[in-house]
Amino acid sequence: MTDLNIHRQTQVNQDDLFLQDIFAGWSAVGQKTLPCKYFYDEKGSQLFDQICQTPEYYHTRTELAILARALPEVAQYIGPHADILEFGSGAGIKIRKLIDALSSPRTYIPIDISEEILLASSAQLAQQYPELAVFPVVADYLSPIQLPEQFSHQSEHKKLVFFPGSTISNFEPQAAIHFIKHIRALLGEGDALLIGVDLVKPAERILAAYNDAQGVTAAFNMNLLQRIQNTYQTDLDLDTFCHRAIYNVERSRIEMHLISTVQQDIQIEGRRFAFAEQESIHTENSYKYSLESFQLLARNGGFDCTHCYTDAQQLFSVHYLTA
Ligand code: AVJ
Repeated sequence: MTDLNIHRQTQVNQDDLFLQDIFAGWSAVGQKTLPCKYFYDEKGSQLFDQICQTPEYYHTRTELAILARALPEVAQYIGPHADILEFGSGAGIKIRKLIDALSSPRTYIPIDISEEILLASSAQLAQQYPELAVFPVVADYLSPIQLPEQFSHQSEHKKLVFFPGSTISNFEPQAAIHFIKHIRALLGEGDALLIGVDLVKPAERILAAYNDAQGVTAAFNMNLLQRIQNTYQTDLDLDTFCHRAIYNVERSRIEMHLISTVQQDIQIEGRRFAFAEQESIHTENSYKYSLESFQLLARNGGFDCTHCYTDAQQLFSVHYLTA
């Protein structure tokens, strides 16, 4: 097997961080919360891949169709020997399409929080593309990251940041600008960001995608509680919670919640948390943009909106933004 040069930047134990975030999110006055990044343990990542295949979840298959059209053009814009950086690399289907479309890309730096999946997919990719230098970085990309030197400003090679899947939807709009600025700061003039963004559309269509008939999204949401049960000393009973996804029209966002169906106290590692009947834990926001509102955000983040690709129904969009 190929030897990989791995960069690890999560020095702190994930279980300790999760516990801290549970305590903080459940002791707050008012709305209880859990950060959505904890969805993606091994089981959660599997469930997410399953969500992508449900008939209601239009995002993935639409983005792949858009990419099939966009990538030959992207290859022309960015040119040969590009260095690629990807945030939240996941299963690796989209990156293969990108690598296949580009003319001899030089480096691939995937950044992901789940170490096992990242390393397995990086090793596979390195084997499949012997010419490509693969430098996986295990990190929470929400905190500052030290990048391998291949992605430094001095490089003569063009840099392309790949951020597909509309993961940007999880950021609050202000934080999204902040993150785009952070990406911009990694790039030099002429480098680019290729980013997938889910679009606003009638509520029924969006709601169906987060309330799929097979209940995969419900299982994905409930897996957060399963993860708590698997990891800590607790009397948490999963049967006392259910999944709810609502569309907040005013803020153009899907909200996922876990609802306590009964009034109860839950103990976790010696701490007690009170839940009223029907009280919710807010587990995720997924913001929907119009083409215009996203382009405004991109410009505020310091990019030129060079190209924008969408499908005939305008369900999803892919933006090629130039630094
Ligand atoms: C990975 C944030 C794009 O919001 O559609 C899917 C996550 N949550 N179903 C999304 C998700 C529930 C997904 N993103």
